[in-house]
Formats: sequence, structure tokens, C-alpha cells
Amino acid sequence: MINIVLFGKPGAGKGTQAEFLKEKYQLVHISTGDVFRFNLKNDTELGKQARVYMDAGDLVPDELTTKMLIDEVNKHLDAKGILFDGYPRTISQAEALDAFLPTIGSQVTATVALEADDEVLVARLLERGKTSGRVDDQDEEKIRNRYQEYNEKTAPLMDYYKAQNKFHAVDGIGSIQEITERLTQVIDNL
Ligand code: B4P
Repeated sequence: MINIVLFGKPGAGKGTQAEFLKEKYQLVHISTGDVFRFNLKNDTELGKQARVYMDAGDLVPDELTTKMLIDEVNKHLDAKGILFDGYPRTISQAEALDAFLPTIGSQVTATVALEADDEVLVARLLERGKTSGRVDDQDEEKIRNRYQEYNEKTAPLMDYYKAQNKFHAVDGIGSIQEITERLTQVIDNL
């Protein structure tokens, strides 16, 4: 299996790029944000538990998120590879993934980070908030809280994957197509 972790700040374009990469490399795309939003929309027990965190721009607790992620991966054991979009977001999640994947004979192949300046990203999210209906995209304070969560809990993952020689960074500013090409160059050279 080729397992790619797409990494980046909120609004860096993980979901946008995943749409292209999953087709090109025939990967199963698992977006934890999308799975949570599906559960919110359908008012499931998981959705009820996650809503309070997501609406505030906080990360959902690790235990809940990791259980959901493992359930999703277990639905796709015959996949050629998985594109992890938005997971892991904490060291504890990364450790859980590193513990789980070997149980299905697999591992993280590489982490590819989309890098972009906070101010550009805040503007992107506010723009998306006009049409997405996402509560977490509509209020600048909540958006800024998401960056604080990122800096405190997610940024340390860069060193975690660098220590494993699995970290690759790509400039996330430019047209969507330019960024897809940059990502493709990295993945083709893995
Ligand atoms: P996510 O759904 O993962 O969302 P995101 O960080 O907002 O977005 P992404 O980087 O995918 O941006 P996108 O491509 O859409 O998370 C939402 C919430 O779910 C989290 O805050 C948390 O509460 C919860 N959650 C999810 N995973 C979790 C985990 N593992 N642990 C705990 N909690 C978790 O792009 C954003 C916008 O930019 C779009 O409008 C797009 O059109 C635009 N855009 C993209 N690329 C562009 C480009 N090159 N130029 C201009 N605009 C661009």
C-alpha cells in the first residue's frame, strides 16, 4: 500500500488537492473532516459528540477521532493505498496510526505538507464561509482558534515525521493546478 498523509494548516488546500491525487494515484481518500461533517449532518451519536468541538474550531478528542479513522480504514483493506487528509493532527494520533497500520501489514509511506501563510489562509476560509455553511469558517475568531490548535497540537508532527525521514514540504501558494504538479513531483519521487 502507498499511504500518503496530506498535512497542512486549516484551509491549506488538503481537501482540494486530495480530489486530484486520489484519481491520479488510485488511492482511497479518507478525510476525517468530511467523515465528521457527514455524521453531523445525519445527527449520529458521533456527530453529536463532535459538533461542539468542530463548531468552536477545536480539535475533536483523539480517542473519538482515532476510533473513527480505524473504522474507515478497515472498510478499505483491499485498497492500493490511502490518502489521509486531516489525520493525524496530534502526536497521539500519529502514534496511533503508526501502531495500527502494521496490524494490517502497512505503514505511512510519506507525509506531504502544504505550506502557506496564515493571513492568506484566513482569507480563503472566510471566503469559503460565505457559501460552505460551515460554522467554523464564518467567524474570524473561530478560524484563528483553529490556527492556535494547529500551532500547539499539529505543528509538532513535522518533527515527528522528519525523525522518520518521511516529511516533504510543498509551497501551497499558487494556482490549484500548480500545486497539484508540485505534489505530484514529490509523490513520483518517493
Ligand atoms: P478539515 O475538514 O480537515 O478542514 P480544513 O482544515 O478546513 O481544510 P483543508 O486544508 O482541507 O482546506 P480546503 O482544501 O478545503 O477539518 C475541519 C475540522 O474537523 C477541524 O477543525 C476539527 O474540528 C475536525 N477534525 C478533522 N480532522 C480531525 C482530527 N484528525 N483530529 C481532531 N479533529 C479533527 O481549502 C480551503 C479553501 O481554500 C477552499 O475554499 C478552497 O477552494 C480554497 N483553496 C484551496 N486551494 C487553493 C489555492 N491554491 N488558491 C486559492 N484558494 C484555494
